[in-house]
Amino acid sequence: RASSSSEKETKKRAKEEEEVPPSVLGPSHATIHSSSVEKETIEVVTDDPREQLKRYQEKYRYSIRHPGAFWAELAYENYSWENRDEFFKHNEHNERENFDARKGDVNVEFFKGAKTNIAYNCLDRNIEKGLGDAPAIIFESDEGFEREKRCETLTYLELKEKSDKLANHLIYVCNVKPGDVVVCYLPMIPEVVVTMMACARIGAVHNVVFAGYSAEALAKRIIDSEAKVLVSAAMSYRGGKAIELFKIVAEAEKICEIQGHRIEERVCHFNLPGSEPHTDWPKEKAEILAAYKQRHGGNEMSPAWTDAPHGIMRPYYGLCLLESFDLALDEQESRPPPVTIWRDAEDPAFILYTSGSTGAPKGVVHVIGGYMVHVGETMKEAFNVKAGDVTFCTADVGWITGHSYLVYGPLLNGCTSILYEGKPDYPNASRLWEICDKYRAKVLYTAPTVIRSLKKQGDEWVTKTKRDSLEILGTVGEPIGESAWTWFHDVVGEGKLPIVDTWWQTETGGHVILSLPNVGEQKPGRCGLPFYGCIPAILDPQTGKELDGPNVEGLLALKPPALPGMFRDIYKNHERYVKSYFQEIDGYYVSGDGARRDEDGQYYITGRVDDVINCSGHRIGTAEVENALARNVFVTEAAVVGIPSEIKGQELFAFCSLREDIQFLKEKAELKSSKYTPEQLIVRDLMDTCAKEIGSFAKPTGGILLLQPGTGIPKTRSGKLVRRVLRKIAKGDLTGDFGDLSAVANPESIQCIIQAKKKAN
Ligand code: 6R9
Repeated sequence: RASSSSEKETKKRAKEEEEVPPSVLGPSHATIHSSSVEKETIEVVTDDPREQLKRYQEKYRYSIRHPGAFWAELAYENYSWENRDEFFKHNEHNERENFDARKGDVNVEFFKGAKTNIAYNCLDRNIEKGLGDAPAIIFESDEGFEREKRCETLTYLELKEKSDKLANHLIYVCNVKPGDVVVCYLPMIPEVVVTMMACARIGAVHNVVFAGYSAEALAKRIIDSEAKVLVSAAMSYRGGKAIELFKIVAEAEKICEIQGHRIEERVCHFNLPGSEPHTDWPKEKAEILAAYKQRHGGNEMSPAWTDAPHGIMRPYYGLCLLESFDLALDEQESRPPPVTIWRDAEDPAFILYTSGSTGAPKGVVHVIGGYMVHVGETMKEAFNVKAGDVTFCTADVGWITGHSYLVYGPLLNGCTSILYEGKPDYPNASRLWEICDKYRAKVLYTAPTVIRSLKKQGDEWVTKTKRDSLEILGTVGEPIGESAWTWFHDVVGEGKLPIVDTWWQTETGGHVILSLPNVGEQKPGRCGLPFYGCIPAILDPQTGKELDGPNVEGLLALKPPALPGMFRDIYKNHERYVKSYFQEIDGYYVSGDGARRDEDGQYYITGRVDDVINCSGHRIGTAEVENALARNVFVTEAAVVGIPSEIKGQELFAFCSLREDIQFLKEKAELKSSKYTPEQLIVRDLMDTCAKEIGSFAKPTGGILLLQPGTGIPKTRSGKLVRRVLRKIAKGDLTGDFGDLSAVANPESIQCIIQAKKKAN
């Protein structure tokens, strides 16, 4: 923590003299830094939290004084670079000229000039160490479906082979060049990892779109990222339900085309139900239909699959794609594996879209080198992993947590990552714990919303499982709060396991504030201490001034130097990058979250302070939902706020002003004939609109309040929604005590809304 007093400065400097380079500080980065598994060093770590805290503090001090040397040492020791020795050669002792941790506040650069490949680091490096036959991915499919048999393991070698084949296909058939964007609309199946690795191998930039997004949302992301190649899957399975992804893809393609954007090449992974993997499926349509019928007890193939947009789909697992792809794949069989493309550390690795407080979703750009080192090292430190450990991250790969701690983090460390396709409580609330037992998971990394929903179902679902392989319980995505924390700790961990809470964001790429295992005192609900190299600050929301010392609360910001995994840009919108994050308060990255720092320097995250809503760990921009609602025919204007929810953390609540014109009245009259009231039908239609424009998770399940034409929604004179008032009304606080309303341009609207809410109650 920074302090302005000169006395502290002197003390700091005195400390600095005592500092030692991180290599002697271990234990964390000592695990995989040799080129052979035999030589791997595993240090014995003391369990005394005070000892650990001291160790942490020493290492932390060093890291923020010498971020260049700190990160370069780790990069050199633990990762492969094409020009490793030339680039890092002077770095063994101290900071180096050509190693800038930071170029100004905004333009972060790490390891520029060093060449690497993250797929090589995830796969080849581990294979060279003798981990070729170790499982990289264990896939556990959804249950209760015809397809439940599909539980498979991909070893490091198999993952490399499969991704090499796809990489060749991307190069030779899809004409993908280094730097090109490939959109991946894929559910939680092994092919998603295969695809990410294939892209990384050839220097392509993946843009994974969560498979719960609608066609509209997918199209937006395809167009914004200028992608010409799309990789998808036929189906998605969750909680015993099958979703026909290929139909959504076809619709998205249509939307793209209407908007003048053409997808030139597509690859579809064929994860259709009801068949064992076959390599011998015929290629002619009639034969396929006959073969399907024969293998499915006389049942015809679903018309949805026979009428698929790009020709008939053939049921087949694994890397099994459209007919044209299979033909192309045969051709690829004879090709040697693709050449690894060494890229600059500062070249883009991937884009991931996330919601902000205003406007369209932002394409967060991460670069290869810094992201790799940050994620690899935080994985190791947060979860104490070494090669061969089994880790289970329950996040969807379509979110940053899935990217960093389901795919890249575990693979960079030679771990086995469990990829679970289904829902945490399906077929019952023991599912997650059973998976941990089945595969002997050492680490379980999940979200408070999952913890809360499983807690609600009762302890016996947990206690009847063993959970004896677990050593660390991790959490991410929202503030966990004391009661969920205590249950996770006492019931799931039986009071024995450290809870590692991790605060970070899509933008930061990897962990920022966290409770490293056994470091410092475990306190319910605390998030923890800053990761090495990172300096958090608490700012006064009114003045923007930094609040020093313990027991302060305010806006959570980060000071330079940055962590290497921090994003470098918003895709095609540098201005927005600067404006949204760095300009609000000069000299800081402003996170959008609120936080408190206690007397031990531990941070507690209080939640978003901007117009982003965190619903079941999904980050939803209110503006996005408002825009979607305002496009509905019944509505002229909409406002969306978050209300507290026991399980989901927050839920969306929408205020919608209805239209007055003839069109509306006519529709209303038509609706009258049905058994529902027009209001009920409109609400349903509005829910559908959100699902269609964004995805089901963006429905205002907290409620939709319809406002009669002319009511208006309270706004400031500059046209900003007065969310503070709306939040109170949405929560049911109708006392009328809303504080200072002098800035509201149309205060009369507030009373009307209160009346409407009373009526609706
Ligand atoms: C990793 C991820 C980021 C937002 C973030 C904050 C919330 C994440 C948290 C947490 C409290 C934690 N958040 N981790 N709040 N405690 N441990 O979730 O990224 O989807 O971009 O969301 O999630 O509000 O600003 P992302």
